[in-house]
Amino acid sequence: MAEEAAKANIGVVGLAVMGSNLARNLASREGNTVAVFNRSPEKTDTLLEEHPEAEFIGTKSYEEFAASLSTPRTAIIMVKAGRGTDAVIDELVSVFEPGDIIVDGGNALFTDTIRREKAVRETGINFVGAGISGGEEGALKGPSIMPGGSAEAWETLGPILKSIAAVAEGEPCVTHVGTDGAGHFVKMIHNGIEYADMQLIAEAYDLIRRGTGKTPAEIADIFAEWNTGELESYLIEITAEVLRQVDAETGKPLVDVIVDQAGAKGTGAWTVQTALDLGIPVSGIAEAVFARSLSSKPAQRAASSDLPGPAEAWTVDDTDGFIEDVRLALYASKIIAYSQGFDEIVAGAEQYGWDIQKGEIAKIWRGGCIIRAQFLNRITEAYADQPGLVALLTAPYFRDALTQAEQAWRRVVIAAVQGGIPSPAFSSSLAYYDGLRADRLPAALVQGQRDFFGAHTYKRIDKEGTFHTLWSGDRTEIEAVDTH
Ligand code: NBP
Repeated sequence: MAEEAAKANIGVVGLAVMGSNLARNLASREGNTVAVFNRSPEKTDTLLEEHPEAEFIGTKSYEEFAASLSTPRTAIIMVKAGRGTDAVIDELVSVFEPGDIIVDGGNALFTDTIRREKAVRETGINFVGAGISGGEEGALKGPSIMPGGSAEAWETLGPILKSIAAVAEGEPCVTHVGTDGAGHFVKMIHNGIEYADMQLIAEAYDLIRRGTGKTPAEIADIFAEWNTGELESYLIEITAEVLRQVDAETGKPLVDVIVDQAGAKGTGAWTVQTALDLGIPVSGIAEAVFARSLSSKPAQRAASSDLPGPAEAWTVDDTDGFIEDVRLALYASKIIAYSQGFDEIVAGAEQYGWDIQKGEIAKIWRGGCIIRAQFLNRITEAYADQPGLVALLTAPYFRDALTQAEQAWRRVVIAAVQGGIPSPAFSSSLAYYDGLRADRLPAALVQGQRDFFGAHTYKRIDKEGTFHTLWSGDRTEIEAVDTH
């Protein structure tokens, strides 16, 4: 009798940069045999040729792919998000059986994941949307993974994902985030925070460079120094490296040769669009998304370049003092970005019925992902101390940090405004902070305006009920339309 061929315990569909690296990561772990499939067979051949050391089973059709997997079959899809994902899911559903698990590891919009999970569940097959962060290096060496889907699927999938995830302080950077689209939702927020973090760092660089005249290489040293303190993070670390890079062709700092128009793949915009729907003010993230959009409008920028600004070139008197102020302003604004991002997680969890453990999310972002940072431990601690914490920035540790930074933060924003240096993320974060701590907001006037033109009614500070003013005539008469 012919011996049955060994089967794979996990499969990957989609072998572009992310999928092939994830497949190699899986194959490098003890006990894994990985079935691989790509729509264009050349990519499968290339992967097998280039990595003969890996335990791969190359397959050329979805039928062959399904037949090469042991049951329950588990396959991770790593294809271009959108129609490609739907096409692959349809193919896998047609060759898989109830109890099998389909994981979408692409950057899907969480509402698509909710829709797909519902549709696939009806076939008896499990569908898991898993956010994967860390780019190509993370996929290969250990990403941060944010899976949603059912608890049943997590039982099988959990050990596999734990084996390939990044490890931070001895713990794998993966947790079952919640059901259906919860994983992709949290990955979306991760990316939104990433946008804010990057924009804040860029503003800090711009202010230091234009305010002190330091060179990119000198500013690289400043970032490297900051990376030894409370700002320690992957993004600060790579910023130092980017600023230090010299263009081989011109001998100039590379940052001066790169066109100053930032691209985007859409997850930052999704974070803001979703926040608008949920009514959550994620102003720091929104300004970061808009700053990229503004940078990428060359016609408007060229047409506006002769508009007036400050008459004299702006420089600071106390270089070291200003740099320290910028560091503090960066830290304070970063706290605001995270606080806003976690507010959106709370609101999303409530809206979609997910039981998301916020401290666990901060934990799995400590390694593998782009926003990995020392200070995520402080977030975990804050939620451990106060599970019902109403706003992250009010936790004692962050309250202290903001108290320490507050004056410096204002000095930096004032300097930026006086110097004509755009700092939308710094200044909007400060405005958010001042908005939250304000005793009274001009929202009272807005309510009056709304009642004037649209009879939208208002509430009073001194009694219960809903009121409308008869604004015509002598405007003194108040009609109570008390709903109580
Ligand atoms: P791409 O996003 O560039 O997608 C290319 C892959 O999708 C190829 O394998 C391609 O097959 C396959 N594909 C397409 Br396009 N349409 C298909 C269809 N209708 N049926 C089957 N396969 C189809 O790859 P990537 O950059 O490796 O990213 C993969 C996923 O991971 C994406 O969702 C991405 O957003 C996400 N992600 C990427 C990063 C990153 O740093 N790049 C980070 C985190 C997450 P083909 O070879 O036959 O054309």
